[in-house]
Amino acid sequence: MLDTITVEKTETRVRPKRPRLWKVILLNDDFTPRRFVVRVLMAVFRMTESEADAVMLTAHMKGACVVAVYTREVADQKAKQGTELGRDAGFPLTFTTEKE
Ligand code: TYC
Repeated sequence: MLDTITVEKTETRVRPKRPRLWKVILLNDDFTPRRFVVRVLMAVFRMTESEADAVMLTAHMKGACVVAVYTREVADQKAKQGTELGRDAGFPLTFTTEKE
């Protein structure tokens, strides 16, 4: 006969935290050319030209537009990338992030 071995198990409840999301916001300015904003949106946020056009126009008319939401790290990285593309070309184009 096989001996019976009793193993005590501690039940661990796994409650993964829902990652909080952060918005990437495009800010309007008076200097960055519209077509440049559209190209940055397409490159960094993988938008189609018509999606990028709509976001650019909203920021242009209202002062700002939410571009997308991501986890904090990705949102910060995308905002930095977009802002840097503007700086490298000599434009004040700015993306910020904000907790959702
Ligand atoms: N306002 C800019 C212009 O008239 C275009 C622009 C749109 C710049 C959106 C930034 O987030 C922006 N050339």
